[in-house]
Amino acid sequence: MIEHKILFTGTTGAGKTTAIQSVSEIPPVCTDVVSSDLTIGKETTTVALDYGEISLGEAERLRLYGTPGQERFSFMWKILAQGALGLVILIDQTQPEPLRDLDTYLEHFRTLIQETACVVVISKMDKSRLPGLKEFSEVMQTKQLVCPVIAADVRVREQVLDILDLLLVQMEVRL
Ligand SMILES: Nc1nc2c(ncn2[C@@H]2O[C@H](COP(=O)(O)OP(=O)(O)O)[C@@H](O)[C@H]2O)c(=O)[nH]1
Ligand SMILES: [Mg+2]
Repeated sequence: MIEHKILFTGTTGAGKTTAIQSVSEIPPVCTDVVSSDLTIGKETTTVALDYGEISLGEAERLRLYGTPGQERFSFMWKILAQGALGLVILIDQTQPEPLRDLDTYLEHFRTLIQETACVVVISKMDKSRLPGLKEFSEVMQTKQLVCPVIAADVRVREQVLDILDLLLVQMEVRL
């Protein structure tokens, strides 16, 4: 059994927990607690991590880890990034500065992105259409990082599977 560790990171509320719940074949581990931070606009938040699994045929399995979103937990990001073979960065389009958010996560995970594979996913495009995908791609270019930037609704299982497919293609290019 070949196992790949995939890390989901990104803004709080962007859908890391939802994405892992959408595709996991085991009951996902979730450490959400009632949030005391009213600015986030949702009632629960992940304090440690999410975990789920999905198998690809008989011989391969993805282990899916979600990081806590808030920067004050960023000490955990490095620990979780160890051994990861791919990264999904989720950016919540409805936050005040999604382009800056992308910049922040690219900076934090620069080494992992350069050494492995990454897909950037913009969520909640149905709620807010700006900025467009092109502007997110421009952020990637200014950082001189190359990876696909797509919009997705991670509540939909097929769309999360598409994200994982795209990530696996990136991984194969680099392996
Ligand atoms: N309207 C809309 N809601 C979304 C979309 N993606 C995720 N959500 C919702 O946004 C919330 C994301 O919360 P959660 O998964 O806990 O985010 P996390 O903090 O990144 O783990 C959930 O209530 C999802 O149902 C989207 O594309 N459109
Ligand atoms: Mg979460």
